[in-house]
Amino acid sequence: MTKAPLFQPLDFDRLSPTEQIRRSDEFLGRMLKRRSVRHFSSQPVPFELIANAIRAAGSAPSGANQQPWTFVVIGDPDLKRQIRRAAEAEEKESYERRMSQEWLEALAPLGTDWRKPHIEDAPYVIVVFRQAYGIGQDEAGKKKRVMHYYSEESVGIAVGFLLAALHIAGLATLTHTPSPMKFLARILDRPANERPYVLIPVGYPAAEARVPAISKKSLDEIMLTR
Ligand code: IYR
Repeated sequence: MTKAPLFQPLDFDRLSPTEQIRRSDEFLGRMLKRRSVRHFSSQPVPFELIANAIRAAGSAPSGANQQPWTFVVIGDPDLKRQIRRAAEAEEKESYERRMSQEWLEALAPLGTDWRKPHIEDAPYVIVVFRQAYGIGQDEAGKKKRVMHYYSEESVGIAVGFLLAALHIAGLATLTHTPSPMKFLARILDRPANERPYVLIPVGYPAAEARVPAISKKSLDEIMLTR
């Protein structure tokens, strides 16, 4: 049975042109200061900032509004230690055997290696899971698979919102994708429909944090107008 759509008035703030450009410039200025951080302080972070950022991520558009995501927030030192160990084991294998010379060369400017101390140093690690399908019920109340549409794109957009929200809240993040990531589903005891998508250490940068001297492409290089 298909549901009839139910509509309500749009709550939209129509801004003056000055206010539009002011906000646009302000947001751009802040976003341009975001960097991926690999050296974290263990200083605690108010949990409300994490919760708000996940609320913002959860507001992202998604295929058929299915919201195919789960955000696991890990503050427990023992769990962080387990995740670090498992991530480092996979990463050591990747850096030493699995990654091609071309890949290693592409990464060289970032100065990364298999060691992932930030997973334990950061006060929180957020692991984002993509729900490849949903779990619903048939008429008899039996569990059945619910098809999810565009879950890759949807989770990617939500993670973009999450990274922006954490940054705007004055926190540093790293988008980390240890590969393969299956160990995350096991350690965090997630159901079979959930696939690890990304692991994000969150916190304040260490006082001595340094970042690679790299730059972003200019507008000319990324935008075409027709
Ligand atoms: N997952 C590894 C390697 C790595 C891969 C890419 I592509 C990066 O942009 C950065 C790192 C790691 O996290 O070290």
